[in-house]
Amino acid sequence: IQKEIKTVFKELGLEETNHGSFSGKWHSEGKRDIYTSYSPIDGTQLGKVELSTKDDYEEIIAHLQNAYSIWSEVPGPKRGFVIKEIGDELLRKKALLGKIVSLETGKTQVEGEGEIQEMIDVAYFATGVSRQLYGLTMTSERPEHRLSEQWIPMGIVGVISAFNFPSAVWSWNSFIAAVCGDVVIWKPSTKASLVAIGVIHVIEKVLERLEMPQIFSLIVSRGSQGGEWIATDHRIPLVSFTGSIPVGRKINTTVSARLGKTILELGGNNAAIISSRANMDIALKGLVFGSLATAGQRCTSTRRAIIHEDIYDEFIKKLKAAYSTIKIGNPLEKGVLVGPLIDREAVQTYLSAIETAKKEGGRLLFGGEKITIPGLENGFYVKPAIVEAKMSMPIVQEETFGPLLYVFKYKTIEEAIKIHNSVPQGLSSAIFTTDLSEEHLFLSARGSDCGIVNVNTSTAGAEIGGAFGGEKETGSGRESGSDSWKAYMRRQTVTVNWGKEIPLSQGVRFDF
Ligand code: UN1
Repeated sequence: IQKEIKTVFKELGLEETNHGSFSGKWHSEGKRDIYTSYSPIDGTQLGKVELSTKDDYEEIIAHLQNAYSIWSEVPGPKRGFVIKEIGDELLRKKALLGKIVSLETGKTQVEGEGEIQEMIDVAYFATGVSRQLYGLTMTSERPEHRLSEQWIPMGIVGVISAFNFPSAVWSWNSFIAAVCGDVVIWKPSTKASLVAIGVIHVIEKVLERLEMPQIFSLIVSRGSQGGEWIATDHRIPLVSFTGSIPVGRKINTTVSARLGKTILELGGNNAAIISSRANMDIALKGLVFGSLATAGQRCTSTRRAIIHEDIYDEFIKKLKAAYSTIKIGNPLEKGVLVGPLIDREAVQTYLSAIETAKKEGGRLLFGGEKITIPGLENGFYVKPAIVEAKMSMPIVQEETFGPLLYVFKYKTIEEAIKIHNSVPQGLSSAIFTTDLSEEHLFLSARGSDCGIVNVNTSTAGAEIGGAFGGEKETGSGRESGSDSWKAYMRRQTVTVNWGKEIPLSQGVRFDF
């Protein structure tokens, strides 16, 4: 791993100690606190990062204000071209950047590269969007009047991202915001700081070559500090946050108190309904991918399976068999599908959730313990767990960020939907069925209460072309595809009177 990281650093122009502040240039060495990044794969030290100070932050905001005044005047399609060029460069650097993702977050090689692919996809999508920042025209109620709307860039957007999709989710926000004419301050998860630094290094050079301002700035800070600077800063009209519900609630309170805008992508507690009329093969594959990919550390991971009683025993048997064939270990090794959890704390949280589940009456059907992989003794590996649960168990209401799947039995589809919707979160959902009425019931107002709904495919693995986000305590707002771009611009309603009179709306007369 030491060798791997050295090669990657060299190719990307990174150093052993990296600056965690980028304001158009990397900051020079100073008396800053240091964060040391370790790989969850085997505990190897990957590199050090100088954390940002409040002075660095102020310099970054001043830089971004200046960058915004230039960038917001670059024509939209030209901004789109710049983002396309960034996408092209990310494509060239996909293997290298994907490797950092794997080393620092423990994702498998394909998922590490998938992370960069997701950025590339968003870049190309954003390029298309750059020519489609459409406003509507309306028929005016007044003669010789023109009524329409237009979209204006907003300014500096704050993006606070999580370790599990350390750069893809940033790009959902940032590439879209950029084609809208905004500039971005990024506060990544400290646990994935090297990924962020690597990504910004690659993008910096593209912007430099194109003689464009550095529109993406970075601060790396420990704990909540950097997030607080952003949340309280009235110079940042929009803050997009991905992370836990408690932290999201705090950010929301702070930003709303200054009447700023937020996009919140908080916890998920996603469920899949497996009907007795499902194609069992597809259901099994969808469920196993959903619950185990990224070691259950996706916001979209399947955390609950609601299975029809007629097929319950047989399906559980198949599920256990599938779980026992999945290879857990070094995510860089071929054939391994489940890597480590992000850190020691994550393992603790996982194990104690299983203990709580058992105390609350859950029955452990599979796994649920810490495991040691020979040669990777300092890594954070666990055996995925399946727990037979009841909806009355309080732990089931919570998102545990790991490969912990609760299974439930149901009789009628109405009961399944009730179980499905009975948690506070509302991100992603799935039904596996070949029965049209079940499918359409799930897609109706009486069905899934989530922001994302899937039929015969997994709760996880959304494409970037759709709008991503949730309901209830998952937060609000949408990112990435469809018309999510609208959140990154301000809408302006335009009335033009081209006549020689000034008639008033609603028939009001004001003669004098
Ligand atoms: C997240 O976990 O925050 O839909 C995002 C998926 C990925 C994105 C997950 N494309 O599983």
